[in-house]
Amino acid sequence: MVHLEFQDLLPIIAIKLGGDGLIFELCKGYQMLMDGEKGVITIDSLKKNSVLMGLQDFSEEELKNMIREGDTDGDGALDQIEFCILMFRLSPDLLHVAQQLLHKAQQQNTVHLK
Ligand SMILES: [Ca+2]
Repeated sequence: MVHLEFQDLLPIIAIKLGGDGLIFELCKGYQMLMDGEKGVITIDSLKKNSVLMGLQDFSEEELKNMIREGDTDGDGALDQIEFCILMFRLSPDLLHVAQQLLHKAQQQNTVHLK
């Protein structure tokens, strides 16, 4: 199990930003970590950009484990969906907050599906 400081921040970010803002932040996090040419997160792009996410203390092995854990289609990289799912899996609190936000948004009828 990988422990990240980032995941501890996500529930707080989620409460502050609401559902749409949370997804936006997740996408921003993804874009910060991804390989600009390949459009996916690889072990190299993760290593290069990890300092931006406060992950600089993680060893290469831990970063590899993070990718392995999130890589559901086995291509050795994280695409955007894999990354978001991994973030939710790493942070049960986040999932809880997201469900609450979604519920609230549905009640207010403010969910915009694209
Ligand atoms: Ca993958």
